[in-house]
Amino acid sequence: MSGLASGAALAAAVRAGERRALARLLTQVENGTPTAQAALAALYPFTGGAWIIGLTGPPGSGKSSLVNALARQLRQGAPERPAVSVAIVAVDPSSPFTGGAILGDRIRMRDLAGDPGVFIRSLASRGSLGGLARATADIVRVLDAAGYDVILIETVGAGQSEVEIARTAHTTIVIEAPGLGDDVQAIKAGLLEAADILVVNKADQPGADAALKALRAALNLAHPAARRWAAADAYAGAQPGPRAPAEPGAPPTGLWRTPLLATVAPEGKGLDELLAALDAHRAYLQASGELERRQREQLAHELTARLRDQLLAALLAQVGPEALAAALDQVAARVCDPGAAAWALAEQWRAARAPGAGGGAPSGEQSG
Ligand SMILES: Nc1nc2c(ncn2[C@@H]2O[C@H](COP(=O)(O)OP(=O)(O)OP(=O)(O)O)[C@@H](O)[C@H]2O)c(=O)[nH]1
Ligand SMILES: [Mg+2]
Repeated sequence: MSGLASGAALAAAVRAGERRALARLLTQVENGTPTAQAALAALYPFTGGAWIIGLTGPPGSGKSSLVNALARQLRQGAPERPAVSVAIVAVDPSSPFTGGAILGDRIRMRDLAGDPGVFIRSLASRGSLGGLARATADIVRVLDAAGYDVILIETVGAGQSEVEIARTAHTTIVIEAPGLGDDVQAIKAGLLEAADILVVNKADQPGADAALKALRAALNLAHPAARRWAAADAYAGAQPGPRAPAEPGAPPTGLWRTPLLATVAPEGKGLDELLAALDAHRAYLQASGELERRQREQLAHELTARLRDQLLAALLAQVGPEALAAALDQVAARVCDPGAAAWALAEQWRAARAPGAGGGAPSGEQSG
């Protein structure tokens, strides 16, 4: 079967709820095959229904434990929250044979395996972080089109990855834990900015209060949105914490104050508060128009990144491997420095494309 035909067939099977087809397609997506491309194109119109939640934080902070606890609660539902189906994607950008994602999976298998409303997939590092982020985005799309209501993405917080995950998720939970070493290191500004909800897990461990206090201070000082919120709260005499969902038809509130929560994941402590914060954030995203804005920004970022890759590949092909190899010889022999060599190659390419050079640029005068 051609990639196109098998892609369409896989997409149809995924839409029909066939788990094995879903697993097979996700492997194709990871490998970036033509079948995956065809299936993604067929599935794209069916995406947009899932709520995508990213969980990130340092190794061992309890991401997998929290993901499990959340998945269980979401499956169960509550009077004010109907039970939903859940897909879990564990991403580990740090190593190809990840301890974390795999261990987390094993814990999950014990707990959640056998529940047809749960689907678990782990994704290890392959190539660049950008490549991983794009593979994650595609995998999330497939799960979205497959009809999962909530998609939980777990990723080890390794600097840039939080930002990339925040670009994939609607709601990003940043998880910290006491006793992971350098507390100041943990309170990186980038981490706070990526957080829609901030959690100190392992609140049963020594140092939890200090971590909460430090994070509270960092949030109040470093988060400009929180500062504006704090001012608004003081004016309205409101309590700190997630704001109640806006009334239907109310003007967009525009600002979200990142709540800081404490949890003990294995005991389910703080889980109700976390779920309430998640609900509040979702309501905020919808009521404020932020959901649409975020999605557009995410798509713009992805479209540009993909276009950059395609254009770069096309341009490099035009420069040609021979010219590149010749330039490399010169650089290696120290005849020419890398900057000058790259400039010369670009100049050659430009000259070849100039009008009259027969290099493919449109030629001739416009009549009129
Ligand atoms: N005391 C205590 N232990 C916890 C808590 N949450 C998780 N743990 C334990 O901490 C260890 C790491 O938990 P994980 O959930 O695997 O952490 P993780 O962040 O997913 O780890 P990586 O995926 O390896 O980065 C496990 O042994 C958990 O049982 C907690 O709230 N309190
Ligand atoms: Mg884990």
